[in-house]
Amino acid sequence: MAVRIGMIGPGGMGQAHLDRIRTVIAGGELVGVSDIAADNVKTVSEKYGVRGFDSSAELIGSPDVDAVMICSYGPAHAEDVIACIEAGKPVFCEKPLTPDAESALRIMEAEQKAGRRLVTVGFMRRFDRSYQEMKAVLDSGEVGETLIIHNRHRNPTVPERYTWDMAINDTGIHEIDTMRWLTGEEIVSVRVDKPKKTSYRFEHLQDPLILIMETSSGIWIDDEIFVNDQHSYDIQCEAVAELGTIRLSDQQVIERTGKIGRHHVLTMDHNERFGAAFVTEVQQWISAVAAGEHAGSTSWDGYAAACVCDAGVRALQSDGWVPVEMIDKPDFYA
Ligand code: ISE
Repeated sequence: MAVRIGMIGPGGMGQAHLDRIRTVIAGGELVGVSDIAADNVKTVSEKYGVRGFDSSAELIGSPDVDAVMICSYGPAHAEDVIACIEAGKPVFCEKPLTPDAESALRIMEAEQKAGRRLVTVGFMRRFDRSYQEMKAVLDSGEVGETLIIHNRHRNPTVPERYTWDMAINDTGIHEIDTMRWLTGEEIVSVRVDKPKKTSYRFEHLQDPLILIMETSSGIWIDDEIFVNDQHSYDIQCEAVAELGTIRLSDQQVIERTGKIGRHHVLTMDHNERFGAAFVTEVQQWISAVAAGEHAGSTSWDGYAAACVCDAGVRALQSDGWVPVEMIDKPDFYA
């Protein structure tokens, strides 16, 4: 029997998941949606031919819903995730689990009280083949110790409602999680460098910026976050190790040759660039729910990333290094 899924906050990201669940992902079936925007509930429930719930609480409590996907705005996640835990329902929560560490801590407490891992955080890059190959080489020891990792995270544009802290807790959080996973280390301190700002978008943003992170063994990681580059969704990563470097190759799907020469065609958004990773991630989650198991990133990963984000947001407003404050990892997440 298919896992009956209720989705909270089916915006662009949520509907991309729903389209994949309907077409290429097996074992899941959408049964209902809820949203703080009533008109979106109407539009999406009609589009997918499913029930529109009046509230997230009603969706979570429904006996027709086996598992919940939360794709709403980050600050709205915590209460719904905790309600899912209290209802004993597995929940896939899009990143960020929460934009701040304090609410992620409350989620971990609720989950430990429930006594089983119910929360999966949507950190999709862990499922991307090129990052996985990079990790396999680093883990093999073939290139020695990792010393530095350079990242670039570029978006064509962001909307005006994108606030300056989102550069860290909505965009940079991808590298924060991926770097924890890639190195197997926690990030202990962060700094934000602020270069000249682009004139091509909103004055209220520090764009681009460079997030610098240091891991527990001293690996130095930089992340250029540039969310209005005007031309592409361009994700780059290069690890510099003692005996060699490894970098993601250009993520082109095709290469074009014409009057301007030969060039790679770059992706324009995360669904295009990480489409395959999203499929693998959600497929694993649905298969795990059907088997009564847990898959993917845990609340601990969501919490650890939120701790780094908290320090990063503080670093945005200061000039020096900011230490990352984090509790010890509970045995429950070992
Ligand atoms: C967005 O929420 C994402 O997850 C994208 O991957 C990222 O590139 C973008 O900056 C975020 O706002």
